[in-house]
Amino acid sequence: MLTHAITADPVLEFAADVRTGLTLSGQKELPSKYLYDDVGSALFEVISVLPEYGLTRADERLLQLHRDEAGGQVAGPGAVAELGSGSGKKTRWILKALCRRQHVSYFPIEISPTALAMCARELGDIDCMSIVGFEREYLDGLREVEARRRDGQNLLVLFLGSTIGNFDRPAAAGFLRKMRRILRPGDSLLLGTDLEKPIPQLLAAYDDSLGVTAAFNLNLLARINRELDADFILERFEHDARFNPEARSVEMHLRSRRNQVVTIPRASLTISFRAGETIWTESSHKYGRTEPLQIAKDAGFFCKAQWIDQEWPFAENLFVAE
Ligand code: AVI
Repeated sequence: MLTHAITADPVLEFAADVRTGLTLSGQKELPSKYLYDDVGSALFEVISVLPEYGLTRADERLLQLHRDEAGGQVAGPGAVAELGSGSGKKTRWILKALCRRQHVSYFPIEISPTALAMCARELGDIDCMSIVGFEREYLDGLREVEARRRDGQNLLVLFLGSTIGNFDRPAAAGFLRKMRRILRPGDSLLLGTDLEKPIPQLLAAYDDSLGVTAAFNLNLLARINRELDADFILERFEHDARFNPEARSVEMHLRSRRNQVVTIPRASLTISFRAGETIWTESSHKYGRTEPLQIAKDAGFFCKAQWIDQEWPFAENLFVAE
């Protein structure tokens, strides 16, 4: 796989974001994208097969069932761009269905080089498909794809696994609007959205009995230790998953078990934590069934189809750019 990487210094950017997030006057925060270094990406793969976390399996079932209808959007030599490809495992169904009919250019867009490499290994054996990966933020990557695609080549954008749920609602709407401006009329978007479900089920999904999600969350502090020479003592923090009823989201936090001071030399930072104080690390928003349709409509897409999983409420939405 050919990969186009970013050139800005990622450690400097990480240090700046850690500094900003931990010196906020109210709730301390760290951007959720930093959960996905090599260790975090591997832990997320484990989360996706946990019994309590039905989201990925629901996504995969729907993709397997409806691969032909989704792939049917791309007529002639086609291009598929995937935002946050992860390991690429669940994309296999659609790509194989498409490649039975035509040559496909597949463009995975990922901020994690490890995930890009996993994706190339997982999908590299599919005949009639070229893979060019972009180590970029989603919309930057999509702009690159748009610049490279041939005239007359249909584009299908995959944004699966309810990654859109990790944006708050206004940001999700803004993201779809920006995406629409990059696309051409007739291009399509397959968007996975996790739906609302009982709170105990949601909390178990984000605080599993094996402690994998806790490790995924705590790895963010371990990453700051590794990359920014910080001295977080991991046992002094604990994973906390909670439901926010106003935002209709599950929030992950890291709670300080005691009063403590941590130094982060490469972010030029010494920071105090009170016992019970938290760092907010991620939100996973859950949607009503028709909500994604409205957001997409406002952004300039029409809905071609919506499929819902029977076991784990999750919607796969097929939209077309107007
Ligand atoms: C990637 N994203 C959709 C996952 C989610 O469910 O929000 C990340 C995750 N965080 C904890 N468990 C899974």
